[in-house]
Amino acid sequence: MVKKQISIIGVPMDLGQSRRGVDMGPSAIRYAGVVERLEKLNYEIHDMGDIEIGRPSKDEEVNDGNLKYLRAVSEASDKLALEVNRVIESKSFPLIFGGDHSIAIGTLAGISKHYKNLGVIWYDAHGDLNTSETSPSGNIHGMPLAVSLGIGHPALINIAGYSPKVRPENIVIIGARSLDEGERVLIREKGIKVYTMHEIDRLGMTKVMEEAVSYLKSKTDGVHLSLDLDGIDPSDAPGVGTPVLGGISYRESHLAMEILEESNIITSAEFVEVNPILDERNKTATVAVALMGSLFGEKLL
Ligand code: HAR
Ligand code: MN
Ligand code: MN
Ligand code: MN
Repeated sequence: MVKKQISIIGVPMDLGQSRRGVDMGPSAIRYAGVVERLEKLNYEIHDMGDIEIGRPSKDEEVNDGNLKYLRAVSEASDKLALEVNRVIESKSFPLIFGGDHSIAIGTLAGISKHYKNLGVIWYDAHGDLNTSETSPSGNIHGMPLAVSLGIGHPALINIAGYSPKVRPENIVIIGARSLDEGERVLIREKGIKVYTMHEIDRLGMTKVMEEAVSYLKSKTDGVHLSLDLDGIDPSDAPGVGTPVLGGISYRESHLAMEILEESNIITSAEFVEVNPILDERNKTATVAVALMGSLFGEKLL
């Protein structure tokens, strides 16, 4: 039997937000032993190394209204989209390490054209549905899901030459507990499915994930998992730039990954916002790698 292939792409991007250090996320995840962990599960791992990110000076920060480092983020997204596209063409599973969540713009641009109806699971404390008009910060990592819906600056929505990358009815947000007013409006307007912490508390993770899987399974031909480590509670994942109390536990997240593995719907994944400078002994990267273990089929017995 041919071994299943996974191709790792690191994206040392920190320009989509304001806390330095998240550019070291890909190294931290590698040091936490991801390659060995996935090789044990009998995958053939190709580490493609890191995408090169420009280093603009601080005076380049504001490029266009309320969009910090627009030019650098857009250039990096282009490069990432090309690389992700190559990985899919080679029939390998794209596994992307961030970097801040702005990298999802490039990831989805590289993935989406390979599917008629791409689904997206957005595991995050935040909605990442801001535009330059609604963003309280101007940080592009608060915008990638809106951009992928075709809402936002042309230099971001047109990466890889097409838009939108995903339809609102194919998105499920899980773990939300910090949404800005403009994001709430967009969620209602577009009818995006959101499991906030309230539903996770109320229904339990098993029911939430089973519902999410059945919601996506029939109508999509591929599902991308975009996992922001700040979706997980800061007590389990402290090394993130924008921690929010009251998050998903490590155990619930582990369970969520197992349910996704059993469902067999995930066709690409990214793990973002690991910031080793803010972390405790690489705990957050270690959590990320453990979750990848579950996502790719690790079993206790
Ligand atoms: N919603 C806020 C903003 O737009 C905070 C976003 C923080 N985002 C992330 N990604 N860490 O989920 O600025
Ligand atoms: Mn995010
Ligand atoms: Mn987040
Ligand atoms: Mn388990």
